[in-house]
Parts: sequence; C-alpha cells; structure tokens
Amino acid sequence: MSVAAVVQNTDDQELTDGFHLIIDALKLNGVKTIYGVPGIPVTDFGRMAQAEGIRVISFRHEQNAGYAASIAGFLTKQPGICLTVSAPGFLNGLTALAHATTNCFPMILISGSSEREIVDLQQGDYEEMDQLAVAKTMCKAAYRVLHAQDIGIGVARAIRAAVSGRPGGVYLDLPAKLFGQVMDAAAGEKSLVKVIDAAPAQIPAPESVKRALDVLKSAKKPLIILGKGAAYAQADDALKALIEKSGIPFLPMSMAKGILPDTHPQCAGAARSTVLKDSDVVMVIGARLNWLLSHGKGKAWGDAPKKFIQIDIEPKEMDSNVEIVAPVVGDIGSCVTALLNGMGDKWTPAASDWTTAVTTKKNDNITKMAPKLRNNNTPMDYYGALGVLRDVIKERPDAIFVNEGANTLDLARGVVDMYKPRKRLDVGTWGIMGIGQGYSIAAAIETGKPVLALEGDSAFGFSGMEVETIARYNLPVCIVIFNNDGIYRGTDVNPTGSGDPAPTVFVKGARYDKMMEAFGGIGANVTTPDELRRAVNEAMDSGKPTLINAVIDPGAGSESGRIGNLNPQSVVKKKK
Ligand code: ADP
Ligand code: TPW
Ligand code: MG
Repeated sequence: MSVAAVVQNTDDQELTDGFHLIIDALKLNGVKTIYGVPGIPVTDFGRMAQAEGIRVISFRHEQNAGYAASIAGFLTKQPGICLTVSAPGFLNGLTALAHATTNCFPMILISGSSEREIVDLQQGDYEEMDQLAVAKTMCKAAYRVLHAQDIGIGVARAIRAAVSGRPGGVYLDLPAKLFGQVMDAAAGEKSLVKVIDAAPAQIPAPESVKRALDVLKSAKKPLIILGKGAAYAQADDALKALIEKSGIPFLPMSMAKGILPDTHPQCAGAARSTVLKDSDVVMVIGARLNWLLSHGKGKAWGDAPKKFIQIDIEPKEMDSNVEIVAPVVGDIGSCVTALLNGMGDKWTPAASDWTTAVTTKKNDNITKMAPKLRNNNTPMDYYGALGVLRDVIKERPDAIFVNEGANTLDLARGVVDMYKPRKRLDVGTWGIMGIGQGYSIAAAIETGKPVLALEGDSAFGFSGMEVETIARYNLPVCIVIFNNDGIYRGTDVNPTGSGDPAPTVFVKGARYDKMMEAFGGIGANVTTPDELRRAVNEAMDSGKPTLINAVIDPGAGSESGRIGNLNPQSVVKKKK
C-alpha cells in the first residue's frame, strides 16, 4: 500500500478509500498506463493515478482513448485500460469496447457512473444511464462494484475475463459514490487480489494434434493461413519453426503480416487467389473464416474439395462457416509446439511441384507490380506514393505501421511489406474508420518505437483532433494523409446542380498539415514521390510529431477500395 493511500482518522486508525484501492488494485496487477478523458466522477482519480506513477494519457475523445486501450491489449497481452466519465463518455468509449471484443483484443473500459438509487428509479441524475445493462451486449463480461471492499475482486475479475480464453473487452462500472468510500487501510490492502496466471496455457488434446497431423500428411497442396490471433499469441519462434519445417506456403492476414517477413520464400501473400483456389488442405491458425476469408467457401476458394484444420483457443469457432475436419483447440503457442513435436525428425516437406507453382505465380505478380511502384506521376497515384512508403518500412522494420482508409488501406496492405511481428495495425475485423490516432498514440507509448500512420483523408477525420494529443505528449508519430479530396475518390458531382457537394467529396486542396502545425508539430505538403520520401524520412529520423499532407489524384481510387463487391448499388433508374 502506498503512503499516499493512507489517511489518518481521529482514533489513529489508518484509512483508505475507493480512489486509492482502485489505483492500488491496478498497480498490483501491473497496469502502467491509463488512456482516457477526465470529468465527473473520475477527474480526481486520474490525477491521483498520475501522482501514484501510472501514466495517464488524456485524449480529446473517449473513442480514441478506447481504441488506444484496445491496441495496447493486442500489443502487450495485458488488458488496455480506458477510463471515461458517465453516460456520454461511457457511450463514446463503447464503440472501442465492442471493437476490442470483435477483434479479440483484451481491454477494460472503466466508467464512472451516477447514483444507483436515482438511476434505477429514473429520477434524472446527472448523466443518468444504466450503463451496465447497455455494456453487457457489447463485451465479454461486465461488472459493477458497489463497495470499497469488493474493488480488489472486481478488478481481478475484469482482468481475468479480458485476457483468458479468447481475449476481449470487459466493462467495469464504478459508481461515483464508490470512489469516496472509506475503509480500514489494512483490511483494504488485504482485499486486493493479484491475479495469478491470468491467461493459463491451454494444451490441446493429443488426439486432436494427431488428427491434424494425419490430415496434413495427406495433403498434396497444403496452405497455412495466419491470422491476428497468431500475432497476438507471441509464439513467433514456434510458428516460424512449424512453417519452415513443413515447407508449406503461408498466407498472412493483414495484422499477421510480419510474423514471418513478407519477403520469406514461403510467403504466398502475392499469390493469394491462387493458393485459396488451388490448395487442398488449409490449416487456419488464429484467424476466423469470416468475410475476410470469404467464409471459407464460394468462388474465392475454387471448386476443388478442401479440408480445413483450425487452431483456435475458442472451441465455438470450429465449424462456424465450413466443416473443420481437424479442430485443434488450445492456445497457439501450445498447439504449434505440440504439432512440431508430433512431426518428429522425419517429416516430409510440402511437395515441390506445389511450392514451385506458388512461387512462380507470386514472382509473376511481384514483377508486374514493380514498375507501378516506381512511377513518378504528379499528381501522385496510390502506387507511386506507396512505393515510397514500402521503402521506408523496409529501411525501418522496427517502426509500427498504422493504416486506415479504403484505397489507402487496401492497396497499402498489398504493397507495404512487413518484416517483424505486430508491426502492422489496421482497421481489423470491422474495417472500422477512426482507429488511426488512438492506435498510433498507444503504439508509440507501449513499444517506444516510431510510428508511421498512413491514413485516407476521410479515415483521418474520424480522430483528427488527436493530433493535439500526439503533439502534447511529443510522440514519435508521423502521419501521412493520402489526400484525394474525399471518400474513395474526390471526383463525385451532385447531379442536381444545387450548391451542396456530393456526399463523398471534401474541401478540395485541404491542407491537413496545418492542423499539426497549429499544435507546435511539423507539417509538410508534398505532391511528388521524391518530396514524400524526403518528408517521411526526415520525420522518422527526428521522431517529432509530424503530419504530411500527400496530394493524391482525386480520380485514382475505386469505390470501396477492394471490397466494392460488398457495396449494394441500385440498378433501378427512376423516371423523372
Ligand atoms: P484475422 O482478422 O487476422 O483473420 P481473427 O480476428 O478473425 O483474425 O481471428 C483471430 C482468432 O484468434 C480468434 O478466433 C481468436 O479466438 C483466436 N485467438 C486469439 N488469441 C489466441 C491464442 N492465444 N491462441 C489461440 N487462438 C487465439
Ligand atoms: C466507423 C465507411 C469505409 S472506408 C471510408 C469510410 C467512410 C473512408 C474512405 O476514404 P479515405 O480513403 O479514408 O479517404 P480513400 O483512399 O479510399 O479515399 N464509418 C466507420 N467505419 C467505416 N468503415 C465507414 C464509416 C467507410
Ligand atoms: Mg480519401
């Protein structure tokens, strides 16, 4: 118990209160950073947490603080903590809590709340809302603590729920009255719980490992798909050993890029359609067969019959979209190690006619792409600009690459190679816009590495005000905005000829760089690949908060980037 946590009462009995108990419970469990927005009833709590040595990062909007907490969870395997005020602050944080749950990132949203007695009788308290009931549908678990002596248990449950099994978001409701509740200091200290083995290893059943190896042995054209669960698991060495020993081509999902380098000879990223169509056995590791993998069936997967092996910590994930002939349930580190052990010393690597066919296809595609990436067009198109950023990351493989937008996302995902695990952070399972600044801030703080954030001009706008936060904490974040004057393209026209612009179009020639300058950071406006290269390198060398407005041809993009097929369009022409 910290000295500051103790106050004296008249009888010389040492007392503590809710404020201190929450801080002590978090510290006891290794929480080093809180992302949030202050206000009633958590203003003093934030101040006190800072005074007690927790880093408190104050945002301009709770949603961005929430995204920061969610990605801190992904990067560290510890729950990221987001702190908000009641009703509106809580609701602003809730999108991020749902996002964390959807993406399997451990996070705890802690919100202050109004007086229970008044809320439950709906008597109109300050910021009245039944937050616990609202949160329940959007997270793995939701708890409320009413008594100071339960704070230790409440925090412990929240932590364990967030990180054990399939990780996800947890809500912790702390009513205003709780903070000031006083209790005996010694009893308070005793009530705290240090969570032991919060995410225990989950060893797969030996039969399931044998079954998976039998299926794998029967394969003529095997494929391994790595998802962001594999990146989260931090089982990098075991995954590398499995892939290299098996000789099987691997396809990384977006945030799994870099577990093995995209330039690895077995990486099939540039031959994606071929490996999905032609493979006969697919081992899915830490990825779901959701929309991002066309649900494991249909045109993208071709006509040839396929067998799926799946490694996941969540048993309910099996057979979610297609039959899984060999489910392996457990944590990825334990499962992959068990597979490796089962393979023994005499494992026959994947057949060379298959691996050669994949490599040939991949090299063809890479060769076709190369000249596009070296084009010097002005105004820049996506490829010319991305060729530059690809080189920047190649030269700085430790930098974290944050990415959001439509064309700006889809094209960068294919072009910018990653070399190390957990370096690419993006829109995730929902394809959500607005993660940019929150992710960049948390990535810089949690890893101490420089961040390059590539954002569409629309994507940036969802969290643009946080450039002030980046400047305030003087973080090594370089934001590059691909500014094409709008969503997908800046060329749409309002057919009625009225004064309003088309719904997808923004102010032409906007200078986003001035926003960073407004807060004392560095701004640059660039119109050619050479200028872009110079500006980004300068920013990455200096580590100063920088925003580069990269002017992109407004006609260069396509509707919805690469997922135009999901975008319903009317075929009915109305008679005038
Ligand atoms: P992607 O979007 O990259 O395809 P998903 O988010 O769809 O990846 O899938 C991640 C999967 O990884 C989830 O099904 C989750 O249960 C699983 N997962 C997360 N952490 C682990 C772990 N440590 N061990 C095993 N599976 C995990
Ligand atoms: C929370 C819908 C998907 S992509 C996008 C929007 C608004 C912006 C695309 O424009 P941008 O990129 O960023 O300028 P570019 O290069 O193609 O011009 N609200 C949320 N999430 C999503 N996905 C949307 C809206 C959307
Ligand atoms: Mg745009």
